[in-house]
Amino acid sequence: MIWDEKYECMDREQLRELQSERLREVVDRVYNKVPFYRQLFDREGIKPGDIKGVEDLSKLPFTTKDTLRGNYPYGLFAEPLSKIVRIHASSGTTGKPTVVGYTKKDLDTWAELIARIVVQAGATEEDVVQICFGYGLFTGGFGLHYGLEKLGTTIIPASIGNTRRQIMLMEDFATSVLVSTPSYALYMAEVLQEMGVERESLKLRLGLFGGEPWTESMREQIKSKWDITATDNYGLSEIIGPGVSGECLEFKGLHISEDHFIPEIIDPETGESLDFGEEGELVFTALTKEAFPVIRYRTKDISILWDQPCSCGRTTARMKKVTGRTDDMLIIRGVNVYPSQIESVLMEIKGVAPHYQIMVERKGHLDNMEVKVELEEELFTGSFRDLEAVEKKIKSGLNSVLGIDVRVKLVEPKTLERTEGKSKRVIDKRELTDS
Ligand code: DLL
Repeated sequence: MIWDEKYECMDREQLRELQSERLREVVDRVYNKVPFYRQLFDREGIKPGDIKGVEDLSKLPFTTKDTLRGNYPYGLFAEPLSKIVRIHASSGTTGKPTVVGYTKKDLDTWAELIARIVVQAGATEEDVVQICFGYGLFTGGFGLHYGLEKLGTTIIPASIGNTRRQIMLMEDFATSVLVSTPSYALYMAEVLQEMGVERESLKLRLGLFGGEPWTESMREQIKSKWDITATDNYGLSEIIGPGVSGECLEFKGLHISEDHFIPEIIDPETGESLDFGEEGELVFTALTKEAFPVIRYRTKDISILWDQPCSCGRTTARMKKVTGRTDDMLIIRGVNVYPSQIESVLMEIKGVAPHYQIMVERKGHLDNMEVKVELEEELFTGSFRDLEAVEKKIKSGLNSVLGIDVRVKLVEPKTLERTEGKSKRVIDKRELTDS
C-alpha cells in the first residue's frame, strides 16, 4: 500500500517544479522572518529573488549544528512562541541541546510523513505497535506515535526502560510491530531468552528501527534472533525528527519525502555538490516547515542518493542506509577507521555477541585501539583453545579490513553496558587528554 500516491509517486519533473516553488517560498520566508538568515544571506550577497529554483540551491550557504547552538534556544524559529505548540531537542554529547519547534501544521505534516514510512515498511491498521522510544525531548517517541495513530494502528506507548516488563507487554498485548533503536531490539532479544519466553507465544512480525547507524550484518542478527522483517527509517531533529526517509519492502534504500525535503550529497571536505550515485555527506533543506525551516543543513551522515524509480512504484529519491558519520571516523595511526567496519567483521564471526565497544587511547605518541568483544554463552563455557581461536579470528578479520593491528579483549556474556536508546560504541580517551 502507498499512503500518499500523489506525492510518493509523482512524476520527477513535476516534483522538481513543486520543490522549486517551495524553495522560493522558504527562502523568502527565512529571509523575512529569521534575522540570522537575513544577516547570513546579506553577508553572502544573496537576495531571495536570486533563488529561482532547485538549480540555484547550491548558491545558498550551509547550516550546521553550530548554527543551532549559536542561536540557542529559539533564535532560528520563524514563528512566535504563540504559534509554536511543541518543542523537541536533541541531546548533544556535550553542552546545550539543539532545540527545534513545531506549529500545529508542522505536527500534521510530521504525522503524514510518519504514516508514509510506516505504511511503506508494511504496517497496517490491524497492527498492535509497541513504541519503545523515549517520549520526551527526543523526537522518536512522539514522532512515531502520531503517525502510527494517523494510520490507525493500536499503539502501546511503552517508552523506554524496564525491559522485562516490555517483554511481558509484548506477549500479553499481542504486539505485532516493534519500534525501537536496533541496538535496543538486540538487547530485548537477549532478555526474552533470559526470561524463557517462547518466541511462538509472541505475535511480533515487523520491526521499525531507526535513530542510530546499524550495519546490514546487524540487521541479519536482529532478523534471526526475532524472526521478523527488520526495516530501517531515518531522520534527525533538525529536519523534523523521524520521518525524513524510510525503507519499503524492496529494501533498495530509504525513500525520502522529497516534496518536503530536498536532499543533496556533498563532499564533506570541500562542500562541493556530488552527483546521484556518489558517496558523501547528506544535506537537507526543509521546504515546508513553519516553525523551524532549515536551509542546506549538513547532517554529517554519510550516504548515497539514487533517483531511479523503485520497483515498489514510488518515484522519490532513495538514500543508502546510513552506517556512519563524518565525525565518527577514527584516525588510528594515520589510518581511517569507521566503527561500522568493525561491526561488520564482528557480526560475521560465530560465537560473538552483537555487543562491542571500541576504546582508543594515546600512549606516548602512539594511538592504541582496543575492541572489547562480548561472547555468546555457548562459546564462553567452551575451552581455552576455542577462546584463543576466536580471538585470533577477530584479530585477523580486523587486520585485513582495517590494515592495522587491533588489541582484542574478549569479555564475558552480558558484561558490556546495554542501552535503551542510542548505543555508544566508541570511547575515545584521546579527546579527553588532548583538550
Ligand atoms: O534520531 C530521529 C529519529 C528517531 C530517527 C527515531 C529515526 C527513528 P536525532 O536524535 O536528532 O534524531 O539524531 C539524528 O541520528 O543525524 C543520524 O546520525 C542518526 N540516525 C537517525 N536515524 C538513523 C538511521 C533522531 N536509521 C541522528 N540510520 C542522525 C543511521 C540514524 N543513523
